[in-house]
Amino acid sequence: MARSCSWLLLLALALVARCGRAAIVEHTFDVGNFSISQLCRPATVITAVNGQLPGPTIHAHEGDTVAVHVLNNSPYNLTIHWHGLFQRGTQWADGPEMVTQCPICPGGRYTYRYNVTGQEGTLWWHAHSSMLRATVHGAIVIRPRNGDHGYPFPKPHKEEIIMLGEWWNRNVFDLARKAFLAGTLVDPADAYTINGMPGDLHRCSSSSSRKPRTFKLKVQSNRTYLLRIINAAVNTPMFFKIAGHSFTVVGADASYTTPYETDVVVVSPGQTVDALMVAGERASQRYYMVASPYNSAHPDVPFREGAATAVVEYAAAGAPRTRARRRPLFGPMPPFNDTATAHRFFTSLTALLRPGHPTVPLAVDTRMFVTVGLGLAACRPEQTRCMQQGVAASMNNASFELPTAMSLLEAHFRNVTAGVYTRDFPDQPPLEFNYAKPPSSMDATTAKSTKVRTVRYNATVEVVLQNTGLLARESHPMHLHGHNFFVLAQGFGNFRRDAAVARYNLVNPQERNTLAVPPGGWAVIRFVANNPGMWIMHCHFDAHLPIGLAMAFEVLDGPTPETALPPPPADLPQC
Ligand SMILES: *[C@@H]1O[C@H](CO)[C@@H](O)[C@H](O)[C@H]1NC(C)=O
Ligand SMILES: *[C@@H]1O[C@H](CO)[C@@H](O)[C@H](O)[C@H]1NC(C)=O
Ligand SMILES: *[C@@H]1O[C@H](CO)[C@@H](O)[C@H](O)[C@H]1NC(C)=O
Ligand SMILES: *[C@@H]1O[C@H](CO)[C@@H](O)[C@H](O)[C@H]1NC(C)=O
Ligand SMILES: *[C@@H]1O[C@H](CO)[C@@H](O)[C@H](O)[C@H]1NC(C)=O
Ligand SMILES: *[C@@H]1O[C@H](CO)[C@@H](O)[C@H](O)[C@H]1NC(C)=O
Ligand SMILES: *[C@@H]1O[C@H](CO)[C@@H](O)[C@H](O)[C@H]1NC(C)=O
Ligand SMILES: *[C@@H]1O[C@H](CO)[C@@H](O)[C@H](O)[C@H]1NC(C)=O
Ligand SMILES: [Cu+2]
Repeated sequence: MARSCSWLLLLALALVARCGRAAIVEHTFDVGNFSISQLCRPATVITAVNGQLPGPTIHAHEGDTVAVHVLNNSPYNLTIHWHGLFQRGTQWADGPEMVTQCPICPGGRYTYRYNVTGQEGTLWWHAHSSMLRATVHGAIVIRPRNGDHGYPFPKPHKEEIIMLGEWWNRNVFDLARKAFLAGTLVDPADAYTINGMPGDLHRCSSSSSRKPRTFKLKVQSNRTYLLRIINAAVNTPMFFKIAGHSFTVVGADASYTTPYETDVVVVSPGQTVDALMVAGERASQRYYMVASPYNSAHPDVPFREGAATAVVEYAAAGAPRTRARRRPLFGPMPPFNDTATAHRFFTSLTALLRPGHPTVPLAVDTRMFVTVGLGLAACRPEQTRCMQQGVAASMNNASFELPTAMSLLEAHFRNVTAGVYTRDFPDQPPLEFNYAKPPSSMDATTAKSTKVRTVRYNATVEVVLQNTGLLARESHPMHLHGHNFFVLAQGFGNFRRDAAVARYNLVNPQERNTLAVPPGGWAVIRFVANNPGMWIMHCHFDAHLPIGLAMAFEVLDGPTPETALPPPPADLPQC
């Protein structure tokens, strides 16, 4: 009887899977104070969702509708961004504060509603206000419409989310505020984490016999695990390895990739990597999973050394338990400044070509050459502890400032741009110079503004992102909202079109939403502006976004109702 019941249940599940009926995925995110003891210290009060770090995972199938009720019981203004989701038709739900909406005020609530259409893989959600995303974040897992059998790779035995993070022993809102007032960068983190836990290689105070919390992944020999690796760290790209194991990368930023074999995965903040790991034939053994920082900055900016660890533990298979308690094996990690390893990983990924999924368009409508980097800007009166100039960042020498009275999207929708934004984001930097190695006499000053680039619906836009070395050169993870882009080429030094064009991958370029521009180098991206609305493109280091490393694309309406920006939902928060 039980047997036939479960058989019937399986049949029912299979039918649901085959019909691919879209479901409604509903969550309540109660955002508020959460007291957590980390690194064996007395409890720190953080802002978190449902008292969890990381926050809850959103599991959806492609085609599902998602509704998330956000209750802001925190003392801070807050919005949530659904990182990498296109939001076609639900542009108002994208989430960046003052770009697509005003914040949800303390005590307020708002329901984000959107469809998960045309993408599969791993994405994530995070706060897009102040530095709150340090602790307000979680995974989004999008499975194929017809279930795990729809993967373009053998179905793994098990899936595991691996969320990399950065931890401060202090209130991150206050930290960001302090940096703003002084015109400086935010202090380095106190530790890195894997699934919210720093791992047992951290030392506790001598008076404590406890060890910091450690994430454990239990595996069985001969089984394949799909690791959904997300870099939710605030300012740090990470190297990721598991001693004695290698990976087959099958996806990045919720786009399938050609299978790529590697023993190290590199993820910059904002990026995700889906990797298969085969557990070998070794019972009773333990291995360290390690996430260590990649700091590309030159000259050096202060950063947190050390690594987060987790433990991969093989099922004992009848072996005595004592053997399983041996110290886990630790594999060597790349040094913090190993740009060669990072570059090899970032340039080795290509898209998996699939019928019905078009690759990069060959005809370009709009070409832009955009410098990205750090500089200095005059202190503003509110920056009461800033001396004359503070650290700033810019794109084409425009240091981006968020509007205060109305969101960019609302101003666009109502056609009242005065005092909110201007449409003069330039297609070239105002000055040509040796970007990668500027002369030391070069003026690093930049000015604040809110400039957008207006593009017509469906235009194919190509952007060369050129890193500058004015104050420091560094690999900036550039994230575009509302679209994926194709990565055509990447290199070091100054971009030279003739040499670069010969290297463009126009066959199967990787498709991403976040790209780590090589330090002192350049990258070429191309995207189709098929999503009317306001979409920021910005550095995904929280240290660089509020100081201006951003711009926005204003994508105009298409010719039909389906290709036009809909009106805002009636309950959208007001300023
Ligand atoms: C939440 O934490 C903040 C900062 O620590 C504190 O100012 C506030 O009073 C707390 N609120 C509640 C409701 O506990
Ligand atoms: C979202 O999906 C639902 C159900 O398929 C559909 O009715 C709705 O029109 C979709 N919304 C948008 C904005 O595409
Ligand atoms: C693993 O697979 C190998 C080869 O198929 C087999 O010989 C071995 O017995 C398997 N080990 C376990 C623990 O299942
Ligand atoms: C990395 O840093 C070390 C010092 O910490 C230095 O000796 C080495 O040359 C650096 N490597 C690169 C590639 O910059
Ligand atoms: C937007 O406003 C300007 C003047 O403020 C006007 O010239 C233009 O036609 C308006 N555009 C639309 C689409 O209404
Ligand atoms: C950037 O703009 C500032 C003025 O806002 C100017 O002083 C500076 O020379 C410009 N720098 C470059 C590299 O264009
Ligand atoms: C947008 O471009 C695509 C691909 O070139 C084309 O099929 C489609 O008709 C265009 N849509 C509009 C409204 O221009
Ligand atoms: C919070 O948002 C409200 C409404 O937009 C705004 O008036 C207020 O200044 C914001 N508070 C802070 C601390 O940014
Ligand atoms: Cu940056």
